[in-house]
Amino acid sequence: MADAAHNTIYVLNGPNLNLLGTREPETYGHATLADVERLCVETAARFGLTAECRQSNHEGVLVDCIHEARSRGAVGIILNAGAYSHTSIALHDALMGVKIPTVEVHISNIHARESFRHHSFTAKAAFASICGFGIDGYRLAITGLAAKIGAKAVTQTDI
Ligand code: CA2
Repeated sequence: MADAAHNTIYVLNGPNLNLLGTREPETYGHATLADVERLCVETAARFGLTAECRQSNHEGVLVDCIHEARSRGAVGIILNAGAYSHTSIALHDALMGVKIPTVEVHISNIHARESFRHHSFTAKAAFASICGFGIDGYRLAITGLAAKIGAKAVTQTDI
């Protein structure tokens, strides 16, 4: 397997999440995508993991990222597919195809919002889902993923 990265997790954010922190703070808070990605890199590092963070507004690019995660030997995926969560069979199928442990994250509580946000295709391909914790959901998701894949917290003496 070329370019294997067996301590790498992919953190994938979908459409419009590049706008975080610019509008709708009552729903999504004030943090930016850069803040989210920093949080993910720092949380992953606590478990000896490297977070490869990507954001795209394009469904096919996100499918390609999921395939890339497999070809690079990634050990987990954290996915906030944004509105594609509610529409995308292609993303569902990509996740099912790569068989990489995946946690779905939503910043907002999708179940307390419009009914069209209540169903997620991508969640059916994830082993766990987290929503409603704001961007802290990413930290919780990585912590849960680490437990699932047996990545132990790195102690100061390991660094
Ligand atoms: O709560 C989430 O994380 C969502 O995945 C966010 C998506 C939404 O379509 C999902 O139903 C739930 C939308 C992300 C849009 O983010 C914006 C942030 C600031 C300003 C405008 C959009």
